[in-house]
Amino acid sequence: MTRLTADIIKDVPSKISDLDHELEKRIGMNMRDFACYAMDVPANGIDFNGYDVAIVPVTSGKGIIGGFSSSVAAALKTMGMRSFITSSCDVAGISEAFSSGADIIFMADDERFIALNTRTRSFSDNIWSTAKGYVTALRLAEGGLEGKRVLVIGAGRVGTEAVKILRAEGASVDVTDILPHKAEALGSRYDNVRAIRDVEEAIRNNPLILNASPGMIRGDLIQKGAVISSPGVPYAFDEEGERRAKVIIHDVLSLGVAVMAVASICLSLFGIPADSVIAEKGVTL
Ligand code: 2YH
Repeated sequence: MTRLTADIIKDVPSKISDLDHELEKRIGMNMRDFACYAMDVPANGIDFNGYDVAIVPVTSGKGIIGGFSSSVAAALKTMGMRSFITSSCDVAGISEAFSSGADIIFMADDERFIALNTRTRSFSDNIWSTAKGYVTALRLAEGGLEGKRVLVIGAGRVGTEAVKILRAEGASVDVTDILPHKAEALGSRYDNVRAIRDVEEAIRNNPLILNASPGMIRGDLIQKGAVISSPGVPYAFDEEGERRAKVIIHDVLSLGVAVMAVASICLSLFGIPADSVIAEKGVTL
């Protein structure tokens, strides 16, 4: 899994309103409404302003990423949520968040990035939320995925979740990875999923792409009019690819955070049974 760096996220706070407008232009919804749509909940059903959200910087593993907590805060602000970064890190930060009455606590180490809802004891996860957000964006940009074939580049954690969500949307999936056994494992586990060895050929053949890999994608391989949803970091496209694609949906953090926020709330608010959420929505009690 790609670890974010200070350089990759340095523009998130200053570009967040551009992203909000860009989303509106490309898929007809701002970030908050989009996250609600992705989670199948009405945008006016959540009082975003009624939640106090804490972001706890975490020092474990490779440590704090400069600008990470403030980028999460910027994404939450765009959704109309109040948030604060705890002055302490780690366990002291969690205790600060609880004692300040935080309703949701965002925190990430090198493995997991979660939003823990203290009211309901439920939490949402960044990997699943990112996959859900980018599959939903692809569906909106394409006007439906049912019966269509989608190429997933990258069979890591986001790619794997994307494959599962795409199947649930009725799409067939071609999946490819620089480590072929990872794509093959998905191909043999799921019907409607084909592992493809030749990534260049796969890109040439597929006008619908979900890119969840950290590699560059050569523009001359991309079909004219391709619809691409790309959570992969860093940004994977050259000018030729941008010219050929009809749409490339990409950001480095905010879409995933937006879906995480709604996912962490919607369990309690909309009474979604825990079992179905675990199975279908990836949010656990
Ligand atoms: O970037 C990451 C991990 N790759 C998990 C992301 C899941 N998609 N973690 C961020 C680490 C943040 C750091 N501990 C901080 O600044 O608090």
